[in-house]
Amino acid sequence: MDQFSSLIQKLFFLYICVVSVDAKNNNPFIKKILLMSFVTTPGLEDYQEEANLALIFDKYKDKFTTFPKEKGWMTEELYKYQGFWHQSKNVVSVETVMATQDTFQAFPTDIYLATLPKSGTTWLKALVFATVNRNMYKNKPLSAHPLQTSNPHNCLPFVECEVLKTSPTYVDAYLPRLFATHMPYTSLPQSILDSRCRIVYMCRKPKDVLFSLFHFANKLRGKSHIVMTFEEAFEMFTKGVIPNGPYWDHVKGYYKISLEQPTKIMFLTYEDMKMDTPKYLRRLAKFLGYPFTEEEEAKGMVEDIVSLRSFDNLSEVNKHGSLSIGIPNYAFFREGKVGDWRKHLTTEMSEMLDQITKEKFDGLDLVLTD
Ligand code: PAP
Repeated sequence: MDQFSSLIQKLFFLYICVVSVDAKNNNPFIKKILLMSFVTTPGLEDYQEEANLALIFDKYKDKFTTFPKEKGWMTEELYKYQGFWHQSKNVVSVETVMATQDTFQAFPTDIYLATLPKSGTTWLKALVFATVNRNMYKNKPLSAHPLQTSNPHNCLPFVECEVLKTSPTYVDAYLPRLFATHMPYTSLPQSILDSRCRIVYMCRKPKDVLFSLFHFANKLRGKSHIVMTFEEAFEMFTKGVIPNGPYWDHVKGYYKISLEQPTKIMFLTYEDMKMDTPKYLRRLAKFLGYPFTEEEEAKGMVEDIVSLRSFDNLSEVNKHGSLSIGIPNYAFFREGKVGDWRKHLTTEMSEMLDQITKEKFDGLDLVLTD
């Protein structure tokens, strides 16, 4: 598109957005977001989604102002809603969770990938997208595969973002809709709980989640130069104040249901997946209804998916560029290791976290201590 048409398109959407905002009491915050999008975001869909996001912020803005509030990690504040901390004024936020609960319609063929932030979401998205869609790309050159050029977050969206779409994602009888979510089990929309859809939960040991989140938050905060100290992060984590936390409640919620309903929820750990990726990918594919055939096994399909979606390959593809919400792609790929926390946690901190984890998971066959 030439520069002139692009400018006309932007002006048109700015006009539509401002008109819709005026209809919503002329909220100055929304206006600011829309103006930001005018400057930074390309693509027709992005404009529509940003305008819809602004309307959602406006619609829910009075609903959570009285909820318990704490200082945030990546956003200014976290609000406690239904027992869990949520960001606000963000695409994955208390506002979009509420909107999802109010409007989202699940289908029995859907697949949901549930995680706490920094527990392996990006990796799980890549593995599941590559596995479920493998037939679609098998006779095409590798360069045609979306994961060779795009961040897994662009290939497999959060269900919390579905409410930003003007039309819901198409339901295909042969291909499942793939969504991720950071929502705790008890906050999932009723239609997901009621439907026969499948959910995969990936959990990661708390010390690595803490350390990964600390780095991620500071990468994003670095732009405004207000970085947090590790001591501060540790204190917030142990109090349970992390996006979508407390950590232990989030994990426990999905774990318990995976025991009660093993055909609905598969519970995986980042550590197991790291230790033997082919073994757990095979289990995952079977659970999702996409088992690898003998012929595919003979051709080395499992090993191909594992190696193409390895940390090294994904981080190479995502060295440059950023998501439409402005987060650089490389921020989702740091070390990709188990036990990286050892560099930063003191013995006292490590013991304290182990103690809390043991207490919280008492009576469960779930060992997430070191
Ligand atoms: P998100 O919830 O914000 O999307 P998420 O993908 O869950 O983040 O977590 C990022 C972590 O997964 C990073 O861990 P680290 O900070 O300890 O390094 C990132 O490096 C790791 N990660 C990303 N891709 C892979 C991969 N292919 N294999 C293993 N780990 C990965």
